[in-house]
Amino acid sequence: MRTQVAIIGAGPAGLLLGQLLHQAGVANVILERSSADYVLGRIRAGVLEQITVDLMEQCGVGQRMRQEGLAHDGIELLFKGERHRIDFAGLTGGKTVMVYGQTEVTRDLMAARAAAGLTTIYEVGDSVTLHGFDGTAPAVRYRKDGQEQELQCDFIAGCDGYHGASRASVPKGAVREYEKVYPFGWLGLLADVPPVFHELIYANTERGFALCSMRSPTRSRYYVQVPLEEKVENWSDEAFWNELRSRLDPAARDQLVTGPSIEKSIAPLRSFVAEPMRFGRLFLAGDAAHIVPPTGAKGLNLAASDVKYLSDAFIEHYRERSAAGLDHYSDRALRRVWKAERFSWWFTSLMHKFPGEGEIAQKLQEAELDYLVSSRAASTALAENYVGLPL
Ligand code: FAS
Ligand code: PHB
Repeated sequence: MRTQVAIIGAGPAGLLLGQLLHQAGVANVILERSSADYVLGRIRAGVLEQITVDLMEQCGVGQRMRQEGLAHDGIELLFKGERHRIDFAGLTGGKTVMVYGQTEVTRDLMAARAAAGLTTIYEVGDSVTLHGFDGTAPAVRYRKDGQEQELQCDFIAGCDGYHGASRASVPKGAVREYEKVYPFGWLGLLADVPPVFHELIYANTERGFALCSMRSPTRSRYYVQVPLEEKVENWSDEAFWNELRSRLDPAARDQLVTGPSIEKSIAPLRSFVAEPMRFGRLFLAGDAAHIVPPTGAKGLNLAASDVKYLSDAFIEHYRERSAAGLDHYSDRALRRVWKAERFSWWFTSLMHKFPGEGEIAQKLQEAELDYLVSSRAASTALAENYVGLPL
């Protein structure tokens, strides 16, 4: 089999790239380790920057997002038992974010791809191997239904996440990796209960961080910071609700509606960047190249901006026979990636309890939060980064 761009991974990055390339007449095939249902079953991001919303519209998959997505023009910061609103729209000249789950983004993109009759080969497991991307005739080999297959292509897009085969296929000396692992995780719970508030609440408390988010007016997503070694089986629904309640202010505590969990999981937090994001005819995008702690809601949105840059570059190559976009892709993407890494690290450092740092750490965080909510300049800096910096 042959195509122009072989895409590895059917997460948001791979699906978005496939759709943008298809619309521009660039042939592509996606190879995915798992089943579509498994990909859809992973509960992840919840907040889209306008850039991601615009790309979904550009792909022609914005209809359900427009109908079911929730436009948010601010968040609440909770510390010392009080809530303070950060007015995104007022501080950024009207910019907002869209609350629309990654599961729904993925579902919409999968449906559009199937409707267009594009080739997505699911359940290839860990059989994918990459070949010849340091030359002019790259290929991807994989096993499907017990048969060894080869996909010849012009380019390979590695959209296969942090644990994927793409970055792992690059010779060790060619990749510089930067990593910071945080000494805690996020225990997340999804439940069909109404959200505690109509906007997201980020809480800094002496017991640790908590986040109140949502997927719709009837489905809520909550997180509490837990120790790194914590196990999800140690947490009954009741234990989760009690811990969350202990980290809320009185008004939110009164409003909290609890119910049985649909999903419960613990995610580790890390900052990670691999440089460069291009190796000959292999290009990395999304979590395959970088990971952010989810505090700043940047992971999915960075995958989208990588894909915007990469799809423009591929289209320019085929339409204008120009390599300019491809040659600048890595530097261009990394400039935006590092700014999002910095913001996500800063917000994580401000909102979480770091073990072993003593009581003074809490006082210093509270002082910074006190300053932040009383300074237009500091609040604007938070708002600008949260709604998404320009491409
Ligand atoms: P993804 O990991 O989503 O997709 C990669 C795809 O490649 C997967 O479908 C995988 O099965 C496939 N794949 C892997 N190896 C392969 C191989 N060898 N061959 C073929 N296919 C292969 N971001 C936020 O903004 N907010 C959050 O709250 C948040 N929570 C998260 C929780 C968890 C547990 C994780 C892991 C991430 C979370 N993220 C969050 C970040 C997340 O949303 C990512 O940024 C987003 O999924 C990035 O999309 P992709 O780059 O497409 O990677
Ligand atoms: C979510 O709704 O899952 C979510 C929202 C904001 C974040 C992280 C996760 O910063």
